[in-house]
Amino acid sequence: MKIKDKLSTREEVTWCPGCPNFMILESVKKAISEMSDKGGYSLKDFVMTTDIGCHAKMFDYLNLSGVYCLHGRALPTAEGVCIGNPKMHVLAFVGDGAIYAEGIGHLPHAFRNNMNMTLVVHDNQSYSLTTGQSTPTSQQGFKTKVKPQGEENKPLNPILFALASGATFIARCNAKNINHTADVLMKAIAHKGFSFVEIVQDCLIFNLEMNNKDSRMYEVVDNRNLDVAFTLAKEFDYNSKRGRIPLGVLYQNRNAKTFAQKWPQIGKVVGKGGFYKGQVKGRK
Ligand SMILES: Cc1ncc(C[n+]2csc(CCOP(=O)(O)OP(=O)(O)O)c2C)c(N)n1
Ligand code: SF4
Repeated sequence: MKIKDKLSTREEVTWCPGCPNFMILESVKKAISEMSDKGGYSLKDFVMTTDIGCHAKMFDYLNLSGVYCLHGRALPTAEGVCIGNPKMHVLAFVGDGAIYAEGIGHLPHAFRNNMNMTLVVHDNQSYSLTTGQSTPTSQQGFKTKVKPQGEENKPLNPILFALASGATFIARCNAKNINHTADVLMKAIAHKGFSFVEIVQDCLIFNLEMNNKDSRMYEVVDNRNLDVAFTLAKEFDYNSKRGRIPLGVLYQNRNAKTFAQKWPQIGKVVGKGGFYKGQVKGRK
């Protein structure tokens, strides 16, 4: 059986027909299977955490071990997995509501900690599972049932937020471009430290006004210059209906210490199989 087929499950798919979440799932399968084919990884090296939302159904459709977490808590759970078994590569799948609202307290510290894991944000600028309330990346004026007069706040720019928090790998993808997204995901997984992948995703039911930004998107050459990164980050403010939207590796710092390098004593108390010695003792 091909590795990509092994990553599939038989669960009934309940995403709306045509939802770009299908394409994100395909990109993830492509990235993992290519890395397992020739990148020196095996399927057992990967583990996932998912949040709650439409995006989180990845848990049902992607055949990896993992934890289906509380809303806003896929990131700290992933960090726990990283500490518990540093040999695994954790993929955390979150929505823009989950990570930029409920779970935002964890985000700047994850950027600073620089653990070896990948955060994948399915950013549809809407709380879609709960029928389309506005999230921190929704555009001003977005009218919803709970805000009939429209969203008043300006959107958060997650790329600027990541840069300001010291992130070491920041990328943006278009959910509809499977090959490019898979390519960026492979670079994110190979990065030594915390990799942040913002995926621009249409929702076919809610916040239609922000869909179809494809013609504004362009791919950048992988960038390692911080000043250039800030310029790229400012090109799209998640509000405007015009202007260009850069995709690709917007910033990478290959020289920053990872969490494991900053805290080598943690590795020493992790025994075989990845459990803390104390925990293993406690089970006897
Ligand atoms: C602490 C908490 N707050 C709110 C909810 C209700 N809730 C469940 S899913 C969801 C929306 C998820 O939106 P998002 O994270 O943007 O993901 P999407 O559905 O758009 O993929 C909300 C508000 C919850 N389960 N737990
Ligand atoms: S509501 Fe939107 S995000 Fe959720 S499955 Fe349907 S199209 Fe996809």
